[in-house]
Amino acid sequence: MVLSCFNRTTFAAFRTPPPLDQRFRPEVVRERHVLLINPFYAKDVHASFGKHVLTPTLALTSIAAATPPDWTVECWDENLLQGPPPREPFPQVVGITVHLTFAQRAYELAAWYRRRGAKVVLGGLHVTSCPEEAAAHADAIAIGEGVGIWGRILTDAAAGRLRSRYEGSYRSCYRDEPPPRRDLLPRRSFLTTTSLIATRGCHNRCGFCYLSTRGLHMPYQMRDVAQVTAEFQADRQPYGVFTDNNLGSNPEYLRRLCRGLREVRKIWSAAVSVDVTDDPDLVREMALAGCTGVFVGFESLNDANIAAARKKSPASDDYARRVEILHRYGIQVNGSFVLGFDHDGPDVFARTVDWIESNKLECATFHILTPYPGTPLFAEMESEGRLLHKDWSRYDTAHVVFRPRRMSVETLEDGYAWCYRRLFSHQSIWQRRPADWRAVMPYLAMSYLYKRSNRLWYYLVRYRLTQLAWRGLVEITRLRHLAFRRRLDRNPSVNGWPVSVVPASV
Ligand code: B12
Repeated sequence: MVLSCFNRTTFAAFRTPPPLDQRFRPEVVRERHVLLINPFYAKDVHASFGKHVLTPTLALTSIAAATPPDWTVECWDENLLQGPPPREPFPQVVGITVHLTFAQRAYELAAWYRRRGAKVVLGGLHVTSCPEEAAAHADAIAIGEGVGIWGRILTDAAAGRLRSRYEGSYRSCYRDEPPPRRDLLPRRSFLTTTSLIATRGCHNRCGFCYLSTRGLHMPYQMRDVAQVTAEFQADRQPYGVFTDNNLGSNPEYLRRLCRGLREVRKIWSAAVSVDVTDDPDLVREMALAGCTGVFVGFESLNDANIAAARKKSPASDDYARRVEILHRYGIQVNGSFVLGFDHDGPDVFARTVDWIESNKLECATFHILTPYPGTPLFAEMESEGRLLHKDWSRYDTAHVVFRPRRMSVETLEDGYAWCYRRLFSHQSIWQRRPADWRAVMPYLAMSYLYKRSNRLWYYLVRYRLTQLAWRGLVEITRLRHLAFRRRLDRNPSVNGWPVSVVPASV
């Protein structure tokens, strides 16, 4: 009884947004003050709540960096469980980033601030894919890339001539953008505040990915290596996370980046596609540069699904060998799997988790296939009449929003929940432990903190203890990794190289 009450309180904080005080009336509006908000979204109870405080989104800090110097700027992330955004000083302009899963909350916040006299600008991926919908809730919308247009938006707002629509171009030179304002972040609230981004775009255009959204022209661009390493160095944290769509899209660039990152002497993780293992020497370069973990979009173990999504990828029966290459270089693998493709039957769940366990993937994330509006997948599902509804809050990859081809909605939803239950079970965590005995204890500590502590996460997040909880493990990992790099540097051969390092990412 006490436990269930405790569960209700802690879980509710991750499921329901903080209430907005409808009686509040601002006494004065602070001129040239802008508030940037990352709205609340409901967390999936099957997955880890810790995932949401690993590293911050770069949307707010990038926009903040483009704010003209005669404005003051504040950032607020509602997912840090500190309550609704601040109302004092009451801002002249509010900028809100919008993804489809939290569009409803973004609109609620927009209405609240507009009713009290602030000008509200909405931007972000969902605004780009559904501009008409967003425009109904804003004084102005920002479509596409925001950094290049933010200064103009604020100047127009101050002069009282805000237009209803601004369009930024992803063709603008990425290198010219100022570094994100990480100094505005509450540092203790994240495992690391060093979210980095080196490239924009991807060589793939998978039918389900937001990069294939109609009207989103994002050519592949790379930043200077020196720019990236300087940013990594400046944010004094031992661990960085690259939020690039695919850091391995251009292998030659990745090689140059790795050479630059060697000097930084920190550890990092990144999302890459599995073809990064085409060249094991590049994987070695990643390890020497401090890469301890990769997030790999395997998507499916069935090649027919990969082909239907138009993803260029090695054959799935070669995935195991490729995972082995990463493991040899001490790089942990967090595999991402999409469930519910047209060629998936009810056997997909056990098959996927069996494969994860037999190849000892340290972690995995599961996603129910979700057609994001504006993508080819969405157009296809809509034309076939397979969409169940357009309640975007449930387009979070944890709910079934379409009629699957080879199983029922219930089977897909239950199978998804089962995958997480099994992956986070004591037995599965133990089965996937690293071969090197020295790596086992830190692996277990990280696994249990990340995967089996959802009750604890409420307190860690609410009381800003996230960084404190992880910091020791991260620093031990960094030191062990530096020793590993020295050994690796002396031994150019990959064959038979022992995994003797405990990577940091989970
Ligand atoms: C870091 C990250 C996270 C973090 C933090 C997310 C958060 N919002 O707090 C974590 C790990 C928690 C996370 C979780 C999830 N994520 Co996520 N995540 C990312 C990731 C890798 C990087 C985001 C980022 O920093 N981008 C860089 C910034 C600079 O780009 P941007 O946000 O597009 O902002 C630019 C413009 O859009 C515009 N802009 C944005 N906001 C604003 C506001 C104003 C006022 C203006 C003027 C302009 C503007 O200007 C910015 C600069 O050009 C992206 C993939 C990616 N590379 O973008 C996925 C991504 C955003 N995530 C996605 C998803 C689906 C999820 C999950 C639902 C998945 C899951 N089941 O786990 C969850 C739940 C979170 C949610 N949004 O509901 C999708 C979103 C799809 C969509 N159409 O909305 C993406 C695109 C991944 C993908 N390939 O599908 N995620």
